[in-house]
Amino acid sequence: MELKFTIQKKLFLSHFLAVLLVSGSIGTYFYFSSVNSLIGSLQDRLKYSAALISETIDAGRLNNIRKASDVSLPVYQEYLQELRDFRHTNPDIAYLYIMRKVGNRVFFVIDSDESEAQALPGKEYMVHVPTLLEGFDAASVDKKIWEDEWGSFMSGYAPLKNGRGEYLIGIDMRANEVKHKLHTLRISGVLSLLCSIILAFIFSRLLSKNFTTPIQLLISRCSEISRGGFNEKLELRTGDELDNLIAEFNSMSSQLWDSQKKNRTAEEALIRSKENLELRIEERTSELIDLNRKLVQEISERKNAEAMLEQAATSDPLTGILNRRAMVDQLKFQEARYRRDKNPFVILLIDLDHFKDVNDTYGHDAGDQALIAVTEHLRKSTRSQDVVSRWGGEEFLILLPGTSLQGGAVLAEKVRQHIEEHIFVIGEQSVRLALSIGVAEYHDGLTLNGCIKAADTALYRAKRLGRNRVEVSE
Ligand code: GH3
Ligand code: MG
Ligand code: MG
Repeated sequence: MELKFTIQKKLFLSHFLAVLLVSGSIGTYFYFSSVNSLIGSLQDRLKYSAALISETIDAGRLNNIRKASDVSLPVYQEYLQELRDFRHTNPDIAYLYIMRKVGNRVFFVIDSDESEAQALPGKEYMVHVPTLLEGFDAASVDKKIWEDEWGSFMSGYAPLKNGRGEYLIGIDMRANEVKHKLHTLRISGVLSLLCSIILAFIFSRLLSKNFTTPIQLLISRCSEISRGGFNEKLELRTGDELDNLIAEFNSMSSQLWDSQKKNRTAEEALIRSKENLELRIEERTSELIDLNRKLVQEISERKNAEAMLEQAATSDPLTGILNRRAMVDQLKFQEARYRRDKNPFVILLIDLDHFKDVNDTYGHDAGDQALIAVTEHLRKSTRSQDVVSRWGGEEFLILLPGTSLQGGAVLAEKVRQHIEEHIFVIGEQSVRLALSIGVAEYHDGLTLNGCIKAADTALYRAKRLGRNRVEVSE
């Protein structure tokens, strides 16, 4: 598993450990040097005292002190007194004693103890103490304080004058005070360690917090920016490089804010221009639709006008039937048809008799009405395939396709009779009309004009022979 630490934790731990290490090692150094100097000064005092007193006692005089009864010997009493005096002058000394080594065994010679527990001469010392054994050859001292039921002690030893290797003097010095000092030292050491832990904790925590607070603020500003809040400055002074970071951050934030404002303005302008464009397109589209409608209307009007022109060009304005020009076209068509499949056709050239008199008697308008009425009669008395036209003035030409000369003559007679028998009512007048007809059939070797001329000749003959009659071209 991966261990994850925040920067604050890392900073805290590193500072805490560093402060603790430094203060701990300084404390440890002072503690141990104090302990060493306390113990060392005690050892020095022991060595010094043992060396001092060893010079005053002559080992050569102790040979006779071997058993408990030898306490009565004057030399025993003399040295016992000397040891006790020395002890009295130095209250730190608890016990003074002289020992003899025989082989590897150690025996009491004189013990300064004034209580009942005093060891008498010849009593063997059963405890194995290495520094004591060294003390028979050279001055030696305990390495550490030892304790028993009477308290804390430290012992020093020195060989007696003239007794090196066989006699020594031992001094047990009270170490209660040193022990007490060591205890105090230990407690103050522990206390100062605790203090330095607490101080290190507080110091590290303040330091890491002081460093990470601006970072936390930067992070929270970053998340505000990501939600779109640009316009707030980070007001914070740390007095170190973070100030530069905050300044750069503020300038970046304000630049972002500016560019966002610009973007918004551009976006709004874009939307506006899009709306304008849409409006203009709409206007243009409706203009185009209008124009299109007008164009369609114009085209249809033009078509009507063209149709009317066509009508006007081919029809007679008074009677509405084909005019002379249109009839010529029809005749040309029939002539072509005849050339192709010999389809016969006949023309009737009609002229109203004495029409001038009608005009003169009833007026020109009445004459027009008469012309219209005659036209109506002509159409009614011909077949659907026959074509009636106004040839000019009071003259009509009727084309009878697929008709022989006889058939044409019969039809012409029928027409003539109808007109003769009909009483035309024009205004309030009843008028009788009559007409003459020349009939001609188209045939090979004849031009169209020739055919028309033939019909005209027949018509002229009909007029000459008394009018109101049909004459057929020879
Ligand atoms: P005829 O029997 O010899 O044909 O005698 P007519 O009077 O019909 O012949 P004429 O050629 O002397 O006269 C033709 C007359 O037809 C003259 C003219 O006033 C009349 N007319 C021709 N066109 C029109 C027209 O469009 N309207 C009217 N009201 N009269 C017309
Ligand atoms: Mg005429
Ligand atoms: Mg006439």
